[in-house]
This record gives sequence, C-alpha cells and structure tokens, in this order.
Amino acid sequence: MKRTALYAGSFDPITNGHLDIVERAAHMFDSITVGVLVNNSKKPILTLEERIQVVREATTHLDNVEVESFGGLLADYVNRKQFSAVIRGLRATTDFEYEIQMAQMNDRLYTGNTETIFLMTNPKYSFISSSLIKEVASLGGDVSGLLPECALQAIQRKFVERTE
Ligand code: COD
Repeated sequence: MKRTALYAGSFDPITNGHLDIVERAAHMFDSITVGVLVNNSKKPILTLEERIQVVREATTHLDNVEVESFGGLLADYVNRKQFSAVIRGLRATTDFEYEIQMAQMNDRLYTGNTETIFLMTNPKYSFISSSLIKEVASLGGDVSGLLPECALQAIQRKFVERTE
C-alpha cells in the first residue's frame, strides 16, 4: 500500500521552516500532498491562487510532492483522500499545546487509520513564522534567507501594491 501524507497549512507565505518539513517528509512517504487552506480566518495577504503557485514553485525539486487546496474540515479532506498520515511541524512547547489538541480532535473525526506525525523543526528555522516574516517585511526589514525566493517576491509585490 502506498504511504501518503498530507501537510496542511495556510502557507501565507510558505517559509524555509515549512519547506524543510516538506523535504524531510518527502523522504519518509511515497507521496506528500501540501494542502493549502481555502477559508482562512487569519485574513491572508496572498490570495489562495498566489499561495498555491508559490508553494508549487518552491517544491518543484521534489518529485513526490503535489499541491492542492482544501476547505472545510481537515478531517473530511483526510477521510476523502485516505491519507496515511498528517504531518505537522513543531517549533516550541507553545506549538505543542495547540497541536496536540488539534491532533486529538482530528483523531476522533478520522474514519480510517490516519496518524498525525510531528516533525521537530530544524533549530535554524525554529524562530521562523509566516506572521513574523510579514510583520518584519511590511516594516522594511530584511527577511531574505528565511523563505524561498518566489515567496519573498510574492510578499514584496503585495507590500509595493499597498503603498502605491
Ligand atoms: N518550522 C517547522 N514547522 C513549522 C514552522 C517552522 N519554522 N513554521 C510553521 N510550521 C508548521 C506548523 O507548526 C504547522 O504544523 C505547519 O507548519 C503549517 O503552519 P501554518 O501556520 O502555515 O498553518 P496553520 O497551523 O495555520 O494550519 C492550520 C490548519 C490548516 C491545519 C488548521 O487551521 C485546519 O485544520 N483548518 C481546517 C479546519 C478544521 O479542520 N478545523 C478543526 C481542527 S481540529
């Protein structure tokens, strides 16, 4: 049986921390689907299409990674596609508290044998978050090296559009 995994998130934008998790998960599974959340209460700066496009561009070097969008309950999407696992990244104990709640709630909702797998962040990416990158970039700070080049360009375009 093929081992398939979902890595879901807002990816607004994808960062090098996210990408590191995708690359490591790609070694562990036959295929990884990066699921980009459609309805986002976090009010994303990038449109859904832009987030998908940027994730696709950032993962072109990975043969077994595909990118899709999903809306509604993550568990419904997982049950429909029958993923073997859902991958999550852990940066700190604060992530853990939120993540374990989500994992346990989802576990009640999964109809198959899907497992949630946590990968610890690479220490060099542990301080990176999409929201901090956006805050620093919006105030003119240098965030290069923290996210893929295509993602950097996408958010920089947004900030330029906003000031025009
Ligand atoms: N290093 C390692 N991992 C990282 C880093 C980093 N620097 N930054 C982020 N990550 C990890 C996160 O911990 C997370 O696992 C993943 O990458 C994605 O991160 P985000 O921030 O882009 O995405 P989230 O956490 O906002 O995504 C949340 C979901 C989309 C999974 C969640 O909102 C969801 O499931 N929504 C659907 C509705 C639903 O089912 N709700 C009920 C949940 S029980």
